[in-house]
Amino acid sequence: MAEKSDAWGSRVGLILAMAGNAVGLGNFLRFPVQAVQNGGGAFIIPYLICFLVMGIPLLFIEWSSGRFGGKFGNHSTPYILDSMVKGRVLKYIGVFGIFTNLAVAAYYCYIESWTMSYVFHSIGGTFVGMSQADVAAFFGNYVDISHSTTGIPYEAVVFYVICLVINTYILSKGLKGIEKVAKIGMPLLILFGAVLAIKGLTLGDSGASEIFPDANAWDGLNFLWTPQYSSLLDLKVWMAAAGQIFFTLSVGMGTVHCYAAYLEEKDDVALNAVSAGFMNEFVEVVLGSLIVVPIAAGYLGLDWVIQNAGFGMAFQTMPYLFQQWGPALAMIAGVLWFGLLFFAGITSSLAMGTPWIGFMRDEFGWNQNKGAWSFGFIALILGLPTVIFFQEGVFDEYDYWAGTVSLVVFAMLETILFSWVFGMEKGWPAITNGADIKVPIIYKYIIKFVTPVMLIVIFVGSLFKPKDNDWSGNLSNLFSGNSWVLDNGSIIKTITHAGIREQIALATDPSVIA
Ligand code: MET
Repeated sequence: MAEKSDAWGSRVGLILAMAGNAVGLGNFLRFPVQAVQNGGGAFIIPYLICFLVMGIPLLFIEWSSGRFGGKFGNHSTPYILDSMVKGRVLKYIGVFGIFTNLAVAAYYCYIESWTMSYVFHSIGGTFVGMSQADVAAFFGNYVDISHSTTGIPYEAVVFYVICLVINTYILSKGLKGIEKVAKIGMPLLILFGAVLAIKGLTLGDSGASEIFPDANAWDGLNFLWTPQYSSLLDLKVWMAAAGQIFFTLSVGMGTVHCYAAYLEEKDDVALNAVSAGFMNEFVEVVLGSLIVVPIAAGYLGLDWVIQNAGFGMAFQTMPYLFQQWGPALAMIAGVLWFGLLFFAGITSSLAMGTPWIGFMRDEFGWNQNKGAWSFGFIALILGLPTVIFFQEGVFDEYDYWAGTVSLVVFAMLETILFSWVFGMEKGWPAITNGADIKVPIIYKYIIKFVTPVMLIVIFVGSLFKPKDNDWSGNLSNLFSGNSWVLDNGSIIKTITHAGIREQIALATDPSVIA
């Protein structure tokens, strides 16, 4: 246990840093894909309900736990949980909040490094005159690290290392560094996003071509934003919505606790948590919906978007679509788009460094500099396999275990601990003391009953995810006396050798990556 060694400079800085932690690549790359793959407007209602009954409660839990632990001079989840309930096992649960971050930072910074590289390629005019297939192939060459797309050998590795060094350097400056990046990065991100969103909104059917005569940007928006109630009983959509809420709010990771640990005891957590959470939702639901999907639908049609929705659209399709605006505007759009992704990424990856640095301080008394550079080094070692063996599916494994499974496990355990072991008698004041808003009392009961039950259901659901994610089919199978067939993506099947083999086979199938 160490003394409080750092502090947030201002409330605006804290909220922007927390919002920056949440607003990330997930808002622009993951949300639109999840929404399209889960029926567009059919996704939005489960998503918003998950935000209200799981996202907001988890933000309250994590902000208040962080402030509570910080009171005793703790800066990392093992120590924060230990200050709430004594017991060795809690320290081990808190360790999730350290290792998840190291592993996520390792692969997350790799995507962040692509965005840096693509800013330079946009400025340098690399994509000028390229066909859609050329732009897609460019990405394939880029991640195949033996190729060079600029003449720099091992370019992807070089950008990755530069990206980690930038993160580490900023982290070595402490909270002041993080706050400064958030104060610059968040407004720029919103500005860049707004410009691209206006373009997406005003595109209409002007991008329609002979090949895609029906293309219309509005189809993309209508598809995402017209609520559909038919899927409210589809568990697959609920699981996807819940997964997106975890990812986008950065809950279940430990980053929120660690940022909040630097608050003073009298500081508000309730309004801050809600403000940062809503800022993230604005960026996700509004800006995240208004760029990739409408622009792609405007040129290639909604059917194309539905069939091709995937993580690759941002890097494999957008630079080609920007070219339709002429070289000068294409360059500007490329800089805005990849610049926006870079700011979104770095404000999140910086947060992933703080749990490790805090833990080294709590456990060994390490200073900020030593903590930061050791974080950068570990992320590099963990990240190199994702860079070198990207096409062999290592990246996807990291995303699955660190970026998906462990968030759910940690969120479930911390919620049970907070509501039932620490107890709501202490938990409710931990949230409401010093609050600048009146937190609706209903949240006391949501946090105690609804959130833990939902998290347990989601955890058990991901253990036993059915084949092809077909919940209704498998449930009726089960009731008619047949067996439950597990999907390769279920946790249980994935931990078996066969599951991993099949996953890698899937990940190495070029049609899946494209
Ligand atoms: N919340 C950030 C994002 O949306 C970081 C998530 S890391 C699991 O990208």
